[in-house]
Order: sequence, then structure tokens, then C-alpha cells
Amino acid sequence: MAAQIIDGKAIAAKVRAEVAEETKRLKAERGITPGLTVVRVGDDPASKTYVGGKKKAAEEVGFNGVEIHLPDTTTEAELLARVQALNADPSVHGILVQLPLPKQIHPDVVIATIDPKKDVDGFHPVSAGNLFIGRPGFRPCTPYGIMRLLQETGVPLSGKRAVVVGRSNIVGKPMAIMLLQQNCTVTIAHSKSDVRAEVERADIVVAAVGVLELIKGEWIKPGAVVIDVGMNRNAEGKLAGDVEFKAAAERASWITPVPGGVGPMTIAMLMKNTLEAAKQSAR
Ligand code: LUD
Repeated sequence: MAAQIIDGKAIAAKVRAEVAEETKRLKAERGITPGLTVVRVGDDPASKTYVGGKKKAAEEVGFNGVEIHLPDTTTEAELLARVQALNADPSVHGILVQLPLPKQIHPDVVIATIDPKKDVDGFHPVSAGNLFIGRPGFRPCTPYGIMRLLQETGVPLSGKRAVVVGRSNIVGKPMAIMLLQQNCTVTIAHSKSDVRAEVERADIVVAAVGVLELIKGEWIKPGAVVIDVGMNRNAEGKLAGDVEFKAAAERASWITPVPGGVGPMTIAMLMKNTLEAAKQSAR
């Protein structure tokens, strides 16, 4: 069996088109142009690429997209002052501080300073709490995008055994909660787990560990759906995921590629969250 490819690039374009359409309406009916400000601190090369993608997408869907680039010597107090100014700016509906941050800045403190109404990353404790208890609120963009990818396959989730490999606050933990919300039987596997045994029995595998091809193709249960969140460089310097793509694709029913899978969806769902923030604002 050869897996069907989940085309994240195409589905992300569809999501952006939906957002662009609604943005037009929001402007015409209420005179609101969604504003997204992305703050990038320092010169992490991957962050530069990802933030560039966010700014481009914001412009494409008709938002006012702004990037603030600060030097890697920025102090925590300086960054907090920037965030507070954005909290107070009514033209800014969404604020995102790109991670990772330089080591002198504590990400938790910065995230907690963002007004939860503008938390389009869904990382604020209020957003995390709302997700945990099943209330409306901003969902972290990567797992939110993965739920959309799963929905687009048409594979029913209810009653399926899902394994999330990785337990980060930005991907693994929220991913597990969202799959639970859709009635999956969810396992979170991590560095102290028997990852192979957990993957072998899973109908849905979400790999979010950041270790090149840690998940072997032969571990995949025939017919499983495989979502690869990994963004690693291989020996040839090319982007590759946390799953051995070629071997896994021989067993899976559906699989995401890297690049062109989850990455573009992360950016598209950020547009969706920012539109939602603007809709909920007074103006
Ligand atoms: N921080 C994110 N840090 C890293 N890949 C992203 C990402 C697009 N505050 C905050 O944007 O949501 C975030 N909020 N993240 N990430 C990862 C994470 C953050 C990663 C990849 C991509 C966003 C992406 O577009 C492309 C793809 O997979 O096709 C490849 C891009 C390339 O390098 O060529």
C-alpha cells in the first residue's frame, strides 16, 4: 500500500483564501483591517524564514502585517515594554513573539504579558486553560493546523488510537487535548517511553520531537495516518522530518511531507486566529 500525501501547502492556501474572503467582508461591513505584529528577537536563521512567511501571508490575506526586529542584546524589560505597547495599540489585534528567544529572556514571562485577547499564538496560560477545559479561545497554530489536515483526509477520528510523540507546551500537549476533544484514545509518548511500542499500535501518529527520522517506517501500523511536525536538517542539508518518510509512506494510508506539510498550516492558522481576534475586537 502506498500512502496518499496530505498536501499541507495546498490546504494552507485554501485556508488563507477563506481568511482573505472574510477579511474583505470585515473591512466592508465594520471598517476593521486585522492587524498582526510579529516580534522577532535576535538572528536565529529559521525564525527569520518563518517570520518572513508570516508577514507574507498576512499581506496576502489583506491584514496589516508588521514585523518588529530587535537585537539579540534586547533585555527582558525592553521586550516586555514592547509587548505592553502592542497590548495598548487598538490597531494591533494579534501579537506574536517568535520563539526561541535569546537566553537572557524568559519566554514564560513574555507570553504571560501578552493580552489574552491578542494571543493569536494560543500560548498564554488563559488560552491553554481554555483549551484544557474545552472552552472557546485561541488554539496553538501547529496543532490547530494538524486538526484541519486530519479533517481534510476525511478519516473519522472518533474511537481511534492516537499517539503524540513529544510533550511540548506548543505542540505535543495541546495536540493531545485536541485529539481527545475529537474522541481519540490519546497517548503522549516522550523520551522515557517505549516509543516504538506506542507507535506500533497507533491509528494516528503525530511526531513532534525534533529528532531526524526517529520514527522508523517499519513501526507504522498498516493504514495509519502519519503527521510529521519535525523540521530537521539531514546530512545533505535538506529539511526532513521526525519520521522516515519513504518507508512510512509504504505502510500509512495518509502522510504529511516535510517540507510542505504541517509548516505552511502553522502560518495559515495564525491568519485564522488573527482574523478571529479582529472580529472580536471593538475595532
Ligand atoms: N514561535 C512558532 N517558533 C517555531 N515550514 C513556527 C514554523 C512555519 N511564537 C512562536 O512558526 O508558531 C510559532 N509561534 N513556530 N514554526 C515553528 C515554531 C514559533 C515552522 C515551519 C514553518 C512555521 C514553515 O513554513 C516550511 C514547510 O514546512 O514547508 C519550510 C520552511 C523552510 O525552512 O523552507
